[in-house]
Amino acid sequence: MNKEEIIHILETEDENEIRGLFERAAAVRRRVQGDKIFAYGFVYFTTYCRNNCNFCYFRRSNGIERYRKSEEEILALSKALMDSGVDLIDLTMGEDPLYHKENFETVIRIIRELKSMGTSVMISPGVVPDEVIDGFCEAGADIFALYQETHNRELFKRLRKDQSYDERMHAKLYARDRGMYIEEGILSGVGETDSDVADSLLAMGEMGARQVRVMSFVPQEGSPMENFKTPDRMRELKIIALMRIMYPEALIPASLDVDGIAGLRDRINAGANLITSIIPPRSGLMGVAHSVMDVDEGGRTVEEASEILRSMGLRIADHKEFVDFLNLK
Ligand code: SAM
Ligand code: MD0
Ligand code: SF4
Repeated sequence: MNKEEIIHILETEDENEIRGLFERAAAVRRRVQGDKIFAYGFVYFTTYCRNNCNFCYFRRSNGIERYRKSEEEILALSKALMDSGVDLIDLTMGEDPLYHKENFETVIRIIRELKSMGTSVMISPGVVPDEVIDGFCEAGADIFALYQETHNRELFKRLRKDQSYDERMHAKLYARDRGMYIEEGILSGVGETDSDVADSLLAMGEMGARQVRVMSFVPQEGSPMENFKTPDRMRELKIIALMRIMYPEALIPASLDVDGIAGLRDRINAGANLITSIIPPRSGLMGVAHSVMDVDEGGRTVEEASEILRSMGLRIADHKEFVDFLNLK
């Protein structure tokens, strides 16, 4: 799809056209992977952060309670998630100054340990030095996640205050060049234009991202953007469908972080092939866009998701099926 076609889809309110878009996207997903949907466990192991992103609940200046899980806790929580049937563990962190000081030795050890336990691993560390990325890579991390949020530099400056667009992009491309798959992502509803979204969708392909995501912005109490409105979900769903049609073999999340388990069905129907933000209940672990929604109630579990998928004629893939899919290209 070219830029004009993408913008047209984002603009259209024609119901037939929109229905056709989702049907086409879901058909592409079915053709590529049949009834299989992947599932990622989410382990947000430190919520300390040196950055002050205007959209984020965990920004430095927000006076919230924070936690930092120990190595043992991280491994035990990951094991529980693996046993529950997830295909990958996403180790996510705020840009916690402690780890930067220690040069990420602990995180690298955890990746190695998880790999030896037989799961796939994603690392979402924020911006880190090249040597640390080398360490993640040598430890066997499969996917490196770092979302630009937008590919409009002016908007980036407003969202990720005092951070460098180029350094963030560099870390991601360095990880790719070292042989990791990379995930790129954008936010919907943060002041971006349709033209910005089209630029982002095209950029994702150019940089060779294996996983691509969009999340609707959720306003956070105490943050500078707390009075922003959360965008209409149709925009996120259209972007998911566009990504699926443009990149048939991409990993595209239906994130439980945005609307909880209630948001799963629509995102899968729009062409997502993967459920993210599965979190063990009563573990003290948090989500990002919705830090607690559905977590302790057990809503963000493989069990709950499987039940919904079953009613749609779909199922969660086992780890071997996921690895086969990852190695496709
Ligand atoms: N601290 C690391 C970083 O920022 O790269 C790792 C965490 S990263 C996975 C958190 C991501 O969640 C952000 O990149 C952003 O895309 C998304 N996010 C954060 N706050 C959000 C919000 N209020 N609404 C929607 N998405 C949000
Ligand atoms: C998610 N809350 O998958 C997580 C997070 C980090 N790699 C991903 C934004 O929705
Ligand atoms: Fe920190 Fe990431 Fe939140 Fe930005 S998005 S404040 S880097 S945790």
